[in-house]
Amino acid sequence: MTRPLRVAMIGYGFMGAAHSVGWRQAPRVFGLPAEVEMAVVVGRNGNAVAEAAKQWGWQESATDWREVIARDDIDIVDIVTPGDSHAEIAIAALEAGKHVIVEKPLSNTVAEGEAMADAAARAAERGVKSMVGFTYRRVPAVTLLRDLIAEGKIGRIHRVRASYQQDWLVDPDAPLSWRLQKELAGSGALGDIGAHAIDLTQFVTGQSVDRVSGTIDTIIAERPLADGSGTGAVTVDDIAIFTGRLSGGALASFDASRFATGRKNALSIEVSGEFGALAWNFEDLNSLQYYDRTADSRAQGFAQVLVTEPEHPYVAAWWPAGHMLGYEHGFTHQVVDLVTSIADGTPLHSSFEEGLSVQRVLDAVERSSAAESAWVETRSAVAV
Ligand code: SOE
Repeated sequence: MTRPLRVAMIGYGFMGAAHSVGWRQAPRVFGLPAEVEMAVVVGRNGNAVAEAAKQWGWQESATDWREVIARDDIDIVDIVTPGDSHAEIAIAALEAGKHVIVEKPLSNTVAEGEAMADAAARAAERGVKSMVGFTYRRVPAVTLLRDLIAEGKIGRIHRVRASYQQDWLVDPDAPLSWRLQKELAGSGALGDIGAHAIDLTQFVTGQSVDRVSGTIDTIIAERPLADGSGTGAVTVDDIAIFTGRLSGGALASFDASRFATGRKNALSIEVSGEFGALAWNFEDLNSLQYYDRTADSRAQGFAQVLVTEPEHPYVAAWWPAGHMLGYEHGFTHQVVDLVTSIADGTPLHSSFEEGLSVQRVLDAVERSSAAESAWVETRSAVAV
């Protein structure tokens, strides 16, 4: 590329901070095929977004995203706003010829996701790239998990268990936030963290979740407003538990909750196959657990693979073996892959189509729960 790729980030909350770290680290740690400039961060509150620009190293701040995506000196639009604005901003940016990365989940509804995927396909014909920020795919151990399954290490997949547990809402005094309002977030634990469990399952197995049966529930339905002026209704789920049938025939179990007391950000997946099993959990994110059924029966057991060798995905650019990576490195790796794809024209995941496939699963779980199709009375109501 002749001139630097200039980035506009729309939004500046928790994900805005994480993305900013990625934009700042990637060019300094990886030899990117194009330079990157953190041109402008956009937010509705002029003073607050100016502070964010200063804190995270953006050249400018602005309050009108439409004006920013119309600028000729902007090449990439990074959307880290709540889900209710993903579709409008992403479609406008794609139609303006900008490359787009949008935080997960892709959208708040399947219809919005379909419109976004259509816009992305049209833009791709003009060489415009787009992706959804499922960053856990880019933890080296998760990419390695996917690679080992693709190479047949565990053979035919029989069962998957994917779970994402947090507990930041167990306190009834935790205030109402945008993540608890359906019109802003689209859903609760199901879409915010369940989307990661679904995407991880589809990514590492290479299979789709074709059918689901499940239940979502709201545990605390009323919460104090942040400004102390009263209370407001929680209009999303606090917990989602469901089963899935994968396109390869295996059954998968999923649970996503913000009421898993004591679990702070516990994302985990285990894939069990005919020749062995692979397991990963975010609380030990640099390790992969591998069970090899083809090994000497006297020496079988879950082996801990420390995914910090230079031959492991992304690791060579970082530190010597054994020096660990963290949560923010997935955001750096997604910048590396996006910039490389823009500069070299290489394929890029996860696409808006992949994001739409997750949206379809989320929608199906909500429909299954509403239909109460999962429940069969056991008549085992003995006094216990
Ligand atoms: C909040 O639940 C959250 O920030 C999610 O929105 C992110 O996707 C997850 O990575 C961490 O938790």
